[in-house]
Amino acid sequence: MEQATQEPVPARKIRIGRLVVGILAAAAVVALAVIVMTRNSDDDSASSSKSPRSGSTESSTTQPPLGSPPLSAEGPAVGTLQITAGPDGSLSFAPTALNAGTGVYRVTIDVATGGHDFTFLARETLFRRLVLSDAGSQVSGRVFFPRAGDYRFACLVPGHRGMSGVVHVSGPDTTLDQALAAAAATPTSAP
Ligand SMILES: [Cu+2]
Repeated sequence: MEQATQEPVPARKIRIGRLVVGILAAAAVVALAVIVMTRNSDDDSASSSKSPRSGSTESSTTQPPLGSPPLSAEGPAVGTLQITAGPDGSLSFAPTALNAGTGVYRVTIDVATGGHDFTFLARETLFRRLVLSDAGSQVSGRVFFPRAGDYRFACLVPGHRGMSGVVHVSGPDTTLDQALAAAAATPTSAP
């Protein structure tokens, strides 16, 4: 029996060959279908349901490339935004509203009460979240405002909802390179 199954090769080889071709074709069809389906579902989730990314990035040619690293704390800035975190033990920042122009600013946080953090909600600000752990300390970072508008900042510690504020930004659109050049040319930019 075993020898008999191994002997008559040609016809069987052809059949196996056809079978292999058929399987490959079927696999290709399935793969295509999967690709098409996943593309569609990506489109759906990106456009309809939650679109913080596409929403915040749609409008501009001054947008830094996605994936730009956050700005380091050290470096030039055209001005400083001074904010106090948790004054008198409150779950708040003071002031809750500030004004600035477009460009790169230093943000200096006086930590009145620890256990907070500070970040700008818009990714395009290239702001690196600050951890505000020690009361009495001062922590700083730099923020990029590419165009006029309201830029919200907040503490994202659970339970601290509402600990937030806004920077009202005015001025012409700027790229990061332009903003850094302007900041470097600003005499008072030393930390
Ligand atoms: Cu907080």
